[in-house]
Amino acid sequence: HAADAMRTDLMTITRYVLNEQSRFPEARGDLTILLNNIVLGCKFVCSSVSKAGLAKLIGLAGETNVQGEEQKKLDVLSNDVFVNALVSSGRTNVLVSEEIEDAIFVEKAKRGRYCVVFDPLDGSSNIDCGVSIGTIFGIYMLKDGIEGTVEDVLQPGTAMLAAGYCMYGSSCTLVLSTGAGVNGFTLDPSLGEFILTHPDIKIPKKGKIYSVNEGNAMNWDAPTTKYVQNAKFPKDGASPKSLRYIGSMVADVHRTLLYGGIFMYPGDKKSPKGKLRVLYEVFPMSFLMEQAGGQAFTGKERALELVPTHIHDRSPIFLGSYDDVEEIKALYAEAA
Ligand code: P6P
Repeated sequence: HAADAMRTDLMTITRYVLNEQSRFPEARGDLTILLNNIVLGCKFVCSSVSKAGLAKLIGLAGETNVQGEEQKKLDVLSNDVFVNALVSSGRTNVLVSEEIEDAIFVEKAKRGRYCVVFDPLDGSSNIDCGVSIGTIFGIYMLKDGIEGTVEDVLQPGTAMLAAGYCMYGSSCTLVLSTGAGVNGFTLDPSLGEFILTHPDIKIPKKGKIYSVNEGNAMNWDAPTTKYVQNAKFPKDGASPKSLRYIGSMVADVHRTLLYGGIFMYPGDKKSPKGKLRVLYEVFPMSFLMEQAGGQAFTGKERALELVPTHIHDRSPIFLGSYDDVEEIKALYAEAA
């Protein structure tokens, strides 16, 4: 009966967010409008990415079209669509995009209360081989009526009020948390609507998968090296873990969220801060993991408690099943 209800009583993402909004009597619907504009951006990117393969034939994004005009690369195009969708929502104040060196300060006439940090097309280097890629975003709220500054987005992840990602793969899946658990929505192209398909996602307490780029093993520190060694040659007679590494954060995190296990991008001798960016990769994914019952660790502290000093700061990250992250935390505690 429940399955039938899900089929006929369509829980669209818009309806879900409106329901969420009703939890806050003082809400004015601003977050609903903001999220609707983010959803619009995701629908556009989903449509463009699915055509990317054809781009080479008909000269869409990233190629020169029949008129020989240089088309914008898909990640630049996606960035422009998100910036326009966010600014035109009239609900944003400061924007930080992976694609843009400096923060964007929305003009007074269109200013709202929210700061959005986002990577419009993370993993875009994987487009040409058809690997899933995604959009990642996080949302902070400012006090009413103030003019945002960079300091307003250099906040710890604990100050985020919502976060999510949209994965462009075999289907287009948007995973969102507004602070009361995690829900997954799948785009029904025939309706042009994201429909609730993964209600109240909880990550398994422990998993059998570890996800890391083993190509960096030469530069790893002792705790990471030991953790991976234990995963491959377990001392307690348990069976070894499986290694799954797609090299596209949204895809690796989505699998970790649904199947359990740990995703790691450690710091190492070459890059002590690792590779992934704090504001629009580490924080949103850590927020989702905690909301789904998992956890996220930087090698030194709870990832969400990090305070960034620059909008494109990087941080090492270990996130996923609660027990698996506990193991790596113990190894770092030993080494401290
Ligand atoms: P590496 C993609 O370029 C990305 O930013 C993330 O999506 C992904 O997790 C990571 O880099 C992969 O990095 O060094 O393993 O290729």
